Amino acid sequence: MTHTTTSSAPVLDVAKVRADFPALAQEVHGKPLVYLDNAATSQKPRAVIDAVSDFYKHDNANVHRGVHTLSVHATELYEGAREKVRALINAAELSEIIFVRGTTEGINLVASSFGARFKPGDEIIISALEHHSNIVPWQLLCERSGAKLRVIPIDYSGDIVMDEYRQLLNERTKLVAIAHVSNSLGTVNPVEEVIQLAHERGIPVLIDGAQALPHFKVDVRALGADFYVFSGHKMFGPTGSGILYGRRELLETLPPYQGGGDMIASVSFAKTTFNVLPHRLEAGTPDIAAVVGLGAAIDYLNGLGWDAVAAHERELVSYAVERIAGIRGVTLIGTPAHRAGVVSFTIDGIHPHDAGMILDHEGIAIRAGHHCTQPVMDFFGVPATNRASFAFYNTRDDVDKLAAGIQKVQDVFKG
Ligand code: C6P
Repeated sequence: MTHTTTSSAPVLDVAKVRADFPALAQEVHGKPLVYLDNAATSQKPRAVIDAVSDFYKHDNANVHRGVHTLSVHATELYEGAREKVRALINAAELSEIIFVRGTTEGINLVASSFGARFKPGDEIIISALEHHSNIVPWQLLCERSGAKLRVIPIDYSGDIVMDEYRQLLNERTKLVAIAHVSNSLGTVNPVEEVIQLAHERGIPVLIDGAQALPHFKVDVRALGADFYVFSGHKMFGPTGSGILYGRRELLETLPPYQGGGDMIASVSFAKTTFNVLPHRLEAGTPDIAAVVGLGAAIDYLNGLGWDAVAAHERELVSYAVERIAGIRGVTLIGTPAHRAGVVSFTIDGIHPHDAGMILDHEGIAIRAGHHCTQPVMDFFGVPATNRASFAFYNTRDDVDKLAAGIQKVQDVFKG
C-alpha cells in the first residue's frame, strides 16, 4: 500500500491505510476521532480483527495438545505466528521466541528466571527513563536477592547520560535493562552503544522494545540484544500478545518461570522433566487468538513497508514538535536528540487531566498523566504531562486539530 515518488523513499497512502482501521472512522462527542494515544495501545486493522474472529469461527482449539483437525490448525496458526515474529526481528531460531502476555510479563519472566542467580552485591543497571515495568520487577528482584539497582541519569533534553553509564558499569554489574524508546518523552536511546559497552565487560542486556516496534523494524542480532521484549497490542495486534526474545544460549540457562501444562516433558511425583524451548517457558494455555492476530498484524505491517511507515512518522512527528512548541504557553517536556512517536508537553497553569478532558470533548484522544514513568515526571518537576503519541495512520490534519484543541483548552481557562 505504498507508492514511490521521484524521491527514493516509498510514500504511505495514508488515506487508504486509514480505511483499514474501523475504529478510526468513528465520532467522539460528535467530532471525528483524532486518536493520539497510540503509545498506550494502537488501533487494529481489519486484517487483525478478522484473523481473531476467523480463528474463533473456524479454528478454535487448544495448541500442541490434540491430534484432531482443529487442534492441528490452531497449532499451525500459533506456530506460524512465531515464525513471523522470528523473521520480523531476525532472531536466529524459533526457540528464541517466547510468547508472553506483553512487555510487562516478558520483563517479569527475565527478572524471575534469569534473576534467580542474582546474589547480594550484584548490580542491575536501568535508566531514569524507564517505564515502571522496567523498574519494579528489578526492585522486587533486588529485595529478594540483595542485588542493587543502579540508575543511568538523564539530562534535561531527556537523553541518557552516556558518561554516567560508562561509570556505572563494573564487575558487579550482572544485567543492563533499558528502553529502546521512552514512552513518556519519545527518546530513542543509543541502544547499540549501550549494548556494546556492556558486552565489552561480558554483561548481558535486556531491551524494552515496547515503544520501538510500532515505529521501526528491529534486528535483534544486528543490535546484539540478549533479551528483547515487546507488546503485540502496541504494534496493531491484539492485547494479550507479547514477545520475549532471548539468545538461545541464555534462555537454555533459565529455570522455568511458571509450572503447568505444555512446559513439561514428563511428570511424576518423584520427578518432573521439562520441555524444550520455547515451550519450557510457556506454561498453560496461551492467548492463542491474540498470537494469531499478532501474526496478521506483522503481515499487515510488512505489506505497508517499514521504510514507508518510518518515513511518514518521522515527518509527522517533527511537524508535531514544531507545531506544538510554537503555541504560546506550551512547553515541550523532553527535546531528545532522536525521537520516535511521542510528544509530551505541559500547558501553563492547566493540569493535564483538565486539558485531556477538554480535548476529549473535541474528539481528540491523548494521554494525560505520569505515563507509568513517575521518576521522569519527578526529574522534570511536573506531576504529569499531556502526551500525544503517533502511529502511521495519523496525519498532519490530526496535528493541526490537536494544536487547535490546545488553543481551545487555553481559551476555556482564560474564562
Ligand atoms: N506503556 C503507555 O501508555 P504492557 O502494558 O505490558 O503492554 O507494556 C508495558 C510497557 C513497558 N515498557 C514501555 C516502554 C511501555 O511504554 C509500556 C506500556 C503504555 O505508555 C501503558 S502504561
